Amino acid sequence: MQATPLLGVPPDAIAAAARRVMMRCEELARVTATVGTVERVYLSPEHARVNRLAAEWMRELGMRAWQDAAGNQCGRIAPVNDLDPDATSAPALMLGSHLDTVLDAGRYDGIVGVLIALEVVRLVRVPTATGWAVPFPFAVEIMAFSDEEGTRFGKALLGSSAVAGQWNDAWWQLTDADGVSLRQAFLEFGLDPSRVGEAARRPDELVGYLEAHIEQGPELDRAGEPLAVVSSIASARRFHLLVEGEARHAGGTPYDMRRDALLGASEAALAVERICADEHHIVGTVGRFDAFPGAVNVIPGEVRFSLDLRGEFDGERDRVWDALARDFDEIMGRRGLRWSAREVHSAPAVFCAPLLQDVVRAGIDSTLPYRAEEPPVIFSRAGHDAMAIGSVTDVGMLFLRNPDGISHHPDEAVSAQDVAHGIRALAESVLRLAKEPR
Ligand code: HGY
Ligand code: MN
Ligand code: MN
Repeated sequence: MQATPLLGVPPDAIAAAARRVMMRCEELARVTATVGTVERVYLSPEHARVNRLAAEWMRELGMRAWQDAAGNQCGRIAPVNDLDPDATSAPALMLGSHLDTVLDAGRYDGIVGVLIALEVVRLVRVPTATGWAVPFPFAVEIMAFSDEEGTRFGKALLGSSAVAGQWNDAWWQLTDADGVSLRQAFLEFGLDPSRVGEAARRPDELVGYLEAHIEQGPELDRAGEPLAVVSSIASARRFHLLVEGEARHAGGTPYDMRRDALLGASEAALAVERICADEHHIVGTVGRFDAFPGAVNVIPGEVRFSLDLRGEFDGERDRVWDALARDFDEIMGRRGLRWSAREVHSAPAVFCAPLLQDVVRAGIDSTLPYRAEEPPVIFSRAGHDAMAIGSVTDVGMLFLRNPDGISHHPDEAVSAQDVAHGIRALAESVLRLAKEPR
């Protein structure tokens, strides 16, 4: 499919931008709580440091930069025709992704989307008498969201939920592994919990949200494709489950007296795999599994484990959860155990807006003219900030090939060449959106 490129920059400018992105990914990876791995969680000193770096890079481009009331790092550049000197009147196209990470993370999940957004602004901005602006009928904002993963407090999308005006005061009681509450962490970070609502954006302030992200799966790598349009983002539910049996002596207790919580929870984890594997577009993962008291010579009396359940459609996902619950009832009943579940996160499936899918598709076509057919369209099994932002404005996503699909792992990768393709494709998408009648 041929689409005439709108971005008039030479290939070496794009290559230089890609090199800068790769270099900055390394720089950000060095801002970590645990040397030797990448670990950057919400409201941590590392979060504050990368926000300062992102703010510096935003200001270098002539953007106004600020940290919002939820700790997201924001930047804004006005449109050339905006008469408001403070450039706050025009609605904005929001670009970006997140700078927080999982534990022992890779270098690109979220990060590369924020850095690609910065390069797009660098490529499209134009000089004006008072500085820099964008030649569009809208402003452009970049969001470096602060907590997409939910690593510290278990609830994902905290930063983008605040921007979407979806903050839930019940979250203040969430605690981290050290028992620090979200409220206390806010205060220690220098934020005022009572003002978190000020991070919320209104629909009339936004034109839409476009996010570039690595695929975090193998589809593009297997297809030999560098880029894809995202059609929708999986709906997710996360649970903390508790299985209770009876701790007893590992030697003196015969099997007919045992109520071994670990064996019950293990059967439950295998049931997750068995039931989800039979379902179309449903994935369930047990990521954390802790047995108590955890002594080698004591039968585990208690097991706490996590369940991350996702689906293309909310109804399918919920039906599978009901099937799992029935299975858990049978397993625990047969073993004389009790089980309970606490839901700690839930996000509905989000469908990318047709117009934003179209501009992303055209952006890919103008970047990869040699492609004969339509660019790949992928349903994202990974969650993204776009899920939260989708409740306040239209969202679109561009996926970059992630060799082998490995992610949430130090071996997570993306090539500089594919980053260059992603920069050009996102810039072309933005230029096309600017030409859309408003
Ligand atoms: O878990 C996810 O899907 C995302 O990477 N936070
Ligand atoms: Mn991510
Ligand atoms: Mn992630």
